[in-house]
Amino acid sequence: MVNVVTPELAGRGEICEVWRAKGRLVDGTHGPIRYRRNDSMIFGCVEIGEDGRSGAGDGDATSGLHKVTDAAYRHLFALIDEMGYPGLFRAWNYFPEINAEADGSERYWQFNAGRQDAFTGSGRSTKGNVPAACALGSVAGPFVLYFLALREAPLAIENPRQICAYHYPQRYGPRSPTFARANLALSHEPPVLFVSGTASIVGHQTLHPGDVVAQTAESLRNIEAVLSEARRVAPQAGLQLEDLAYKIYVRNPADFDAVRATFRQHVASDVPALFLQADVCRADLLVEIEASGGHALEME
Ligand code: 3EB
Repeated sequence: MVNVVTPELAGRGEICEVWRAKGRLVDGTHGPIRYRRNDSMIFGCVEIGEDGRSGAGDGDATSGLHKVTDAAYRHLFALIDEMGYPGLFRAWNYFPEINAEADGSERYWQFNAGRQDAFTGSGRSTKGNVPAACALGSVAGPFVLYFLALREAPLAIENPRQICAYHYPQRYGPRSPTFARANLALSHEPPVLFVSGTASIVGHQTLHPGDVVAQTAESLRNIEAVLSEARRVAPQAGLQLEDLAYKIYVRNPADFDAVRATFRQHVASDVPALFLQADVCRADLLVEIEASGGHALEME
């Protein structure tokens, strides 16, 4: 169990996301990580507080968030390598004040630096076969990371409408983000797909600043483009917009109705979708949408 402070919009209170797996389950801990695994996959979560938040005064150029992110990912890699699930499939990242400046740079940039250091320091590539991911600003709480990893390497999918995130130019931060637009597990039947957090970015630029309706539509065009790439690799899998389940992160609660209406113009009303409040990693992004498919899903 891990607590993520991204309130449900028009929600009835607390909601709980449960991932179920078949077969014999084994659980345990590894440093700060709690995990449970079966024969084919491992799920883990970790929350680490950033003590002394600003980090100022200790004469150290590395921010608290950078260190916490680096530590969380190094523990993650040590665990999955030791247990034999080296294929990091999907990572969910949440931490407060993602757009705030601290210690001379944006906190999302500090997160990216820590993540990249951990990948490199754990002998992993920061390009190509990298996990699907999201990074959102929670309303409060510690740095939270949860993840799924597999015995075999999943297949990273990119979006031809967007530059790979790991090739973003420096104006979006000195250290580029380490994630793929989607990740596909072809060893599962049907294949399982995770589409990373997807926003109104074409090339590397934010489109439609200030226009939440256009940003929502653009994000869905990006997801369509990712799905059509995934279908080239897995043509037999049902990977249409309608086959996935969605999480939609809305920066401003006042935009909820507009985002939901736009989303439902493109995606049928019986397709599962959860609307949550969270800050998106660029200050001009008002909405971000992630999705997954190929696994069982119940909403209650
Ligand atoms: C983007 O496309 C929007 O840093 O892990 C989306 C998904 C975004 C994942 C991450 C960031 C991340 O750049 C932001």
